[in-house]
Parts: sequence; C-alpha cells; structure tokens
Amino acid sequence: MKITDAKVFVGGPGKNYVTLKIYTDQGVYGLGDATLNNRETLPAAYLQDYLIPNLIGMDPRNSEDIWQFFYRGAYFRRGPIAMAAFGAIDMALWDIKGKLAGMPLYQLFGGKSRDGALVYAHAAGADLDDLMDSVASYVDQGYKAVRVQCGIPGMPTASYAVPEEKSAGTDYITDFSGIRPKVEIWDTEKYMRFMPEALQKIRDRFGPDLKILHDVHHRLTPREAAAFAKAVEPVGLFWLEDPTPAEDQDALNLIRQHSTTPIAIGEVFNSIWECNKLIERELIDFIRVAVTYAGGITHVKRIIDLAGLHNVRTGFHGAPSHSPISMAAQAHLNAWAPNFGIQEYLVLGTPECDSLFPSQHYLRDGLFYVSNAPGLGVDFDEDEVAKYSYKPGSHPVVRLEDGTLWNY
Ligand code: GCO
Ligand code: MG
Repeated sequence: MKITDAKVFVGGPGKNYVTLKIYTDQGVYGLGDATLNNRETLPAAYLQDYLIPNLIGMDPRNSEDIWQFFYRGAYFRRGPIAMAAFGAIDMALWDIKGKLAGMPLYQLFGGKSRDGALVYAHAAGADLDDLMDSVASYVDQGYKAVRVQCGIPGMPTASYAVPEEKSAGTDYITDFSGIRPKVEIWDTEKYMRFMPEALQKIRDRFGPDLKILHDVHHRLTPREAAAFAKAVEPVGLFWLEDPTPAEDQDALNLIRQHSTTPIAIGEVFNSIWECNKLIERELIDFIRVAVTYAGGITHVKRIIDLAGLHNVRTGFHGAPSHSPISMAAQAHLNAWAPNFGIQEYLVLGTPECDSLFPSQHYLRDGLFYVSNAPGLGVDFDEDEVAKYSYKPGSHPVVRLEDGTLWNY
C-alpha cells in the first residue's frame, strides 16, 4: 500500500483551518489538522515544501516509522510549527488505519473506558453579573463544567477572554483584524484583589456540584500564583490553569508547597520533553496538550501513558482554533484514556462548519459522544473549502500600565 498524494487546504468559516488530506493507492484517504492558531501558513508550508514530497510512496500503515522519520529526520527537533505538521500527518495516518480496520480509532487504542466524555464550556462576562448570566446559560444547557473569566473593575482594558461590553461575547481566539496585535493593559494587583472573591460568589450561587475552572493565562509570577492558588482553595476549583508561564517549571514547586488547588498546564507545550518532569514530579494535575500542536496521536498517547503513571489526568486544549479533525482525534483518546479528566470544548457546529467537516460526533448534557464510524469519523468537503481563503490575524499582546511587556 502506498501514499499517492497529499494536499494542504487553508481556510474555513471564521478560522484559518489547516487541513491535510492524504490519498492512497487503495482509494482510502486520511485527514489531519495542522491549525497553529495565528501562525497557520507556517505548518502548511512545512507540509507542502518538506514533508509531502517525502510522504509520497511511503506505506501509510507504518505510522510509527513515519513519525520517527520526520521527527528524527528534521535534525532540529520539536517546536510548534514542525510538531503541528507532523501531528497532521500522524492523525491522517491513524484515520487511514481505522478505515482499513473498519473500526473507530478508540477501538484501536483499547476500546472505550466511558460513554460520554466530560467537557467544559467558556463562560465570560464584562463584569460579575454578566459572567453569572453566562454561567447560568451553560448550566441550563446541561453543562457540568464551566470555565469562568471575568472583567476586573478598574482594569484599563478588557483582558484575556473577557468581553468589552456586557453580553457582548468575544471571539478572542481568532481575531482577523490583521498581523499587528491589539494591546491589552494588565494590572495584577487589581486581579488578585477581585478574582478570588468573584470565584467564591460563583460557587455560592451555583452550588457544590458545578465544576468551576479558571484560566490565569500565564499572568502571575510564581509567588503571586502561589498566593492566588491558596486564596481560592475554599472555592474548590476543578482546576486553575496556566497560573505562571510554564518555561520556568521550578515555579510549580512554590505553588505546590502553598496550595492543594489542582493545576492544569500544557496548551503551549509541543512535546513530552516539556512536560515529563512536571508529570514525574507530580507538580501538575492535568496535562493540557493538544494533538494538533504536540505531534498528533502517536506522540500524545505517550504523554497520556506517562501521565497515567503519576496521577495526572488529561484536559486537552480545545479552543475553537482546532478544527473538528483534531477534536475528533482527541475525542477518541478521551473515550479510551484510563486517566481522562476533561475536554475543553466549544461548539463549532455552525451549518458552515458542519458542511465543511461532516461527522456524527455529538454533545449532549455536557458530555461528548464519539462517533462509531471507522477512523476519525470526520469527513472534509473539498468543494466547501474552496469558498474560504487565509485571513491574517494575531494574538493580542499585553503591557503593564507603565508600558512593560507582559505575558498574553
Ligand atoms: C484556552 C486557551 C486559549 C488560547 C488560545 C491561543 O485555555 O483555551 O488559553 O484561549 O488563548 O488557544 O491560541
Ligand atoms: Mg488556556
């Protein structure tokens, strides 16, 4: 069996999805997602210029050897662009494998450990009342877990994931206003004064059963993060995400020494080498990698297995920048993984997105149910994608009030 061709498509409804389609001499094809948010053209070029010319003629069933060939063969290992490109190939090869076997991917991993997988939604508000309304609407829809982000009184601009105006909503994940980023102004003291009490009010209003998550988005120093994690202990958060930027992994020791609040980290990691020490030292509770950015199913499965040895559960990144293809890959891993924790999931199900990526996966009462179709269980309409083209966008940057550049 041989790979005969592979094509990369960039575009989608409101997102620059990077979709890889691998064709074989047996008519079976596979799909992969290489959408590196706000840097989408780069994995696309890596695939087109370097990887696809090598893929043609390879036996698609040898997904492990192909993964090693590209990873080791690059010489310059890791990095988000390369790992997103390898990941897309890997997803597509697993898709082909499942289709050849006539089985959904979770069966090839070891079968189902659960029916529906717990997901969390994003609630956000310009102020606490606005946020409470947003949480209430998710609770009414049956969600059991909600991430809460709130506008901070006196903060000079709206900050991460928070709308400028009440009930305005925000698409902070993909902003197509151009390559030059907008600037957010951040004030840690105002955040630290306001947020723990706001989280407690959310707990008081919604009761003990709602799983409440909060994303600090890398904004605190280790000492501040330790103080924050300690202050929110009575709230009983499901997790506190990215309390500090994770380059400084020793920072996690300080947080652990001061608090038992569960910590989730890893959405910017692209390999096991960024999280193996955090996992082995049990400094985190949830690993947040995404199959898109971390080398696909083959590599993320290694991370899941290592995490399972150390009481670390999965909590894969699922911002809507990932296409339904990698969300499907994660759904199969979530159905299987013995140490599954939760999945971040924002409904992409607009009619346009469903026509581009038809599938039978579905969400009900806050749980995600994986399709039983062979392979990933997602298709891709080449005629539909022709309606879209690449639009440049950027993540915001953050500055302190005196102009100092901070962490977005
Ligand atoms: C999350 C993330 C996202 C990121 C975005 C960047 O927890 O979902 O923090 O909101 O900011 O994915 O590309
Ligand atoms: Mg996050």
